[in-house]
Amino acid sequence: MASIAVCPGSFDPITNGHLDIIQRGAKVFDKVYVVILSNSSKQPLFSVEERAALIRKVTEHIPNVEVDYYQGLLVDYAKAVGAKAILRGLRAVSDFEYEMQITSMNRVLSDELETFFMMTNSQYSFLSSSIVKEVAKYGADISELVPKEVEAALTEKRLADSS
Ligand code: COD
Repeated sequence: MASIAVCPGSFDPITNGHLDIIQRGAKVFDKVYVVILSNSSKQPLFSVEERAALIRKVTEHIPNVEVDYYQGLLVDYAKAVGAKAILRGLRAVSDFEYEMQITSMNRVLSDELETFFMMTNSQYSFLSSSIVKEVAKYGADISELVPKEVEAALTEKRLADSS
C-alpha cells in the first residue's frame, strides 16, 4: 500500500525551510500532498491561489508532490486524499507547545492519522514566513531564505504597496 502524507501549512509564502521539509518528506513517503489551509490566527499577505502557484513552481522538480488548498479541517482533507500521515516541521522548543496542541486536537478529530515531525535543517532554524515578510518589506536581501520565485513575488508586493 502506498504511503501518503499531507504536509499542511499557511505557506504565506513558502520559504527554504518549508521546501527542505517537503523535499525530505518526499523521500520518505510515496506521495506528499502539500496543502494550504486556513490558520485563523494569521492574516495572509498572498491569496491561496498565489501561494499555491508559488509552491507548485518551486516543487515542480519533485514528481511525488502535489499542491492543493482546502477550506476546512485538515483531518477531512487527509481522509479525502487517503493520507494516514501528517508531516510537520519543528524548528525550536518554541514550536513544540503549538505543535503539541494541534497534534492533540487532530488526534481527537481523527484516530486514523499519525503526525510525523522532521527537525529543521539547522541553517533554517530561525526561518519563518513572518520574518521573511518583515525584512522583505524594507527591501532586505532575502535570496538565501526563499526560492527566487518567492523573492520576486515579495518584491512585486512591496512595489505595489509603495506605489
Ligand atoms: N524549518 C522547518 N520547518 C518549518 C520552517 C523551517 N524554517 N518554517 C516552518 N516550518 C514548518 C512549521 O513548523 C509547520 O510544520 C509547517 O512548516 C508549516 O508552517 P506554516 O507556518 O506555514 O503553517 P501553520 O503552522 O500556520 O499551519 C497551521 C495549519 C494551517 C496547518 C492549521 O491551522 C490547520 O490545520 N488549519 C485548518 C483547520 C484545522 O484543521 N484545524 C485543526 C487543527 S488546529
